[in-house]
Amino acid sequence: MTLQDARTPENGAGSEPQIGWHKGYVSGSRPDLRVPVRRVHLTNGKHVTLYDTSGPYTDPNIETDVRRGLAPLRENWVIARGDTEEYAGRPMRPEDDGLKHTSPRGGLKNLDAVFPGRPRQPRRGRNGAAVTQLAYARRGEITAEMEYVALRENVTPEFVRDEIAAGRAVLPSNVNHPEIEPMIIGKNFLVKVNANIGNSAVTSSIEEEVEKMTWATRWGADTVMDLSTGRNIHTTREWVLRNSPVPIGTVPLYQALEKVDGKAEELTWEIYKDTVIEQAEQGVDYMTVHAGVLLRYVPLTARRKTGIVSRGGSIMAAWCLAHHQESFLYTHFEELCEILASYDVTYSLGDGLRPGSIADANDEAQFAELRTLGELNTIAKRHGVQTMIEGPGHVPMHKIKENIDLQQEICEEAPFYTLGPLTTDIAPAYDHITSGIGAAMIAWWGTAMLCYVTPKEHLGLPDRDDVKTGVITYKIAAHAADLAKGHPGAQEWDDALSDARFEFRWEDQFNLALDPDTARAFHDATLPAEPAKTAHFCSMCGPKFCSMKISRSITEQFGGDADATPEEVEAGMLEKSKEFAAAGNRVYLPLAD
Ligand code: IRN
Ligand code: FE2
Repeated sequence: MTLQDARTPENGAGSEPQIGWHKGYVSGSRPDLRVPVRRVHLTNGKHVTLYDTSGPYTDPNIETDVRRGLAPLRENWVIARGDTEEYAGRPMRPEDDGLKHTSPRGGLKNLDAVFPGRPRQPRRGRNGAAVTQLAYARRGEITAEMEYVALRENVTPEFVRDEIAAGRAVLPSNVNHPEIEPMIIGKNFLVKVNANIGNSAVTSSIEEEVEKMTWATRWGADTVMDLSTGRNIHTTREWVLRNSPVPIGTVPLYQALEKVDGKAEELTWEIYKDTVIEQAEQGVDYMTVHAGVLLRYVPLTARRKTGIVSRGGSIMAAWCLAHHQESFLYTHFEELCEILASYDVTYSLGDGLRPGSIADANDEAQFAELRTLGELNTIAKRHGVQTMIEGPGHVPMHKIKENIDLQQEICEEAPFYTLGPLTTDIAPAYDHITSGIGAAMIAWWGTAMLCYVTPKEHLGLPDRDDVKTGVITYKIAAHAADLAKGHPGAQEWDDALSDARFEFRWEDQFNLALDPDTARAFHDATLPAEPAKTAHFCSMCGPKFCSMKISRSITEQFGGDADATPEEVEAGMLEKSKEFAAAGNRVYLPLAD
């Protein structure tokens, strides 16, 4: 797969419009404020408008080129606020790319891999000012970003501002990531989905990571986390950031660990801080910080069935034990807040002690850490840093609600961002499902963003198909929760699809589907002929044995009279039964053509 291929229609991220829908825009109060939507055209002349995360790649009128990056949509907004300044920035060093221990000749094999797009200087708040959406919201200001998400979510800009000011929602938008289409994460908005991508020392290239990002957003990922380790870590992130229409998250600790050759005990606050600044200058929108793993909590995990399963959590636990000191993330937390505030990087306070098995769910280690995250949330807010809180993990269904209730109470309703949770441990290879169940439940009760789990969880690195399966699974969980929460407008999509199904408008059914390609392919596998797409039956029941068709004829027979008596319905059924018998009682009839 080459970078060029990353935009071809075959992978869905291409610039060709998808059949049956086109990219539309909703205009705001200024000409440069245009919110993308997906307009599905129905064969009955109506259309349905859906939230769209796919970026300019699906707009045939916009020419995209991964070598140039996306247009810096927000740049003028950031500059116009007048509170940031450009500066020289931190020069990139070989070790930033994980190349510290390779011979000079073994460095970047392909120099072309260095991002060739427009040169740029990093920006930050002038004199260390907090240039965060939280700071603006508290001052009563409505930013262009807030107006943008208000249009996206169909609410007023004032509501967006108030939710951010209260700390109930975050709008991750680093001043150095002007390419994003702003989005909001909070329990009073649509439930969001994050997709993780990232190379490792052994597999995958820059091209593949960029392609996974566009692929994930094509299917509906609201944010993407780049969890790359190993080689080309800085350069991979640069390509991903410059081409991403959604906020990008990272775990800076992973790259810091690369810089000390994987030896956790050699980590220092200085190396960590340097890495955070490096990533903030590149434009990372939110960062997972495992600052709640305290020295005294580590022994609480000793008798667990699966100990510490968080990568970041185990790195920090190892550091604390090696030095027998409190975590540098905790002791330098205020300084970190000041850095994040000056770029508007959002905190995602990591759950380093999340349970990694059903047996360990809701234990003392997990909740002790959560209480510390509550403390840190208060400190972050004091510095004007937008903050969300990460959550588990592996939790059986009956223990899920306690998680969200406690988090909301302890963290003053800061957005909860959970990994699943997986509701059972018994199904490796199907953990998108074990976790999709928990994700739907916890989102219904108020979790604002769900971190997807792919079928490869616990087994290997997800490929393209796994990314798609993970995103689709989590879009189902998120939408199911939006419905249950009664989110305004959420049910319109379901109603449109049900109408299409009941009226046998097959093309509309496919085009409205979360995954039109698979829906169409499944249908065509048994009924490929063109007439079958308008036929009033599907292959499951056959032409004469379709419950939808029968009930439709009943509706027609009684002139659409919803007040048909049970006797009349019975008579209609009997009529159908006779028709069915007359046709030879065959459930499956050969296709006419
Ligand atoms: C989300 C909620 N809890 C954990 N996550 C995600 O897991 C987090 O956002 C990041 O993508 C990944 C971090 O894993 P470790 O380092 O905690 O294992
Ligand atoms: Fe797990």
